[in-house]
Amino acid sequence: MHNELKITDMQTLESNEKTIDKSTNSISLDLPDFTTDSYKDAYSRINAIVIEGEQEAHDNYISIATLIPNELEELTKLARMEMKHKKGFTACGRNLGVVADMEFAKKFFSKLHGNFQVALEKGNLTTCLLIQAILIEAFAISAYNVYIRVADPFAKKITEGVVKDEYLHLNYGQEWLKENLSTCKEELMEANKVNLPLIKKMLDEVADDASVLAMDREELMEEFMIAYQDTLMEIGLDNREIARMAMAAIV
Ligand code: PL3
Ligand code: FE2
Ligand code: FE2
Repeated sequence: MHNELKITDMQTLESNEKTIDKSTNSISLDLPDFTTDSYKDAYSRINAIVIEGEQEAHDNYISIATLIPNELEELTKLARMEMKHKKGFTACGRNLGVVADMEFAKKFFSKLHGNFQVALEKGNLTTCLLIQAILIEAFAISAYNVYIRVADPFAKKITEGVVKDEYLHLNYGQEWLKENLSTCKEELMEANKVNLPLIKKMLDEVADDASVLAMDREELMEEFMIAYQDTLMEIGLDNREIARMAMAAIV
């Protein structure tokens, strides 16, 4: 089923797949049917991943604050935003009549979660920031940017608000790592080698469900790489170092 939208005159629409029906003078945006069982089934896992991801992001910023006490206020602000995001996405699921599969989502994050906890215990702030403020945020940004293009109107509005915040979070990690690059570079590279492949695996794991939501795997990867590489560049790494880091995703 296509959600039809009337167009007038030369109006153009931003959409990845649009087809024009000459007889009715309407455009089909190729949005998925949000009411089918298959959509709801896939959404029950994706929605859970996002809800769990927002909760863990909250917890991670609170944890990071224990390693940089003078940043407590700023990090508490970021953590609060994550709780708002969680509420927003919970409402998205409720709006579609979907029950989120939280058990699935906990498992989905468990490896990355474990690595974060170990880094936290050891006081490895660079690793904690890379995992949460760079990798997870870039993953969220890629997912939300792609989702916005194919979401139901209610979720679209919420996700647009959320993704703006996620750029702030990415920026937070970026600025800290930039200021401390001379002392944290080695740990950054090592942590990336361990954790970027996990992000790649998570993306592969979610790809089938995402495609039911009309989210394309290649597009997700592309969006991730843009956010990830931009950030590494801003941190002050050169082309070769960035290429080396990105390569960890394909080995
Ligand atoms: C950081 O603030 C939050 C981290 C959340 C990580 C989300 C990853 C999402 C992957 C699934 C793609 C589908 C997105 C659809 C949104 C309902
Ligand atoms: Fe968030
Ligand atoms: Fe975030």
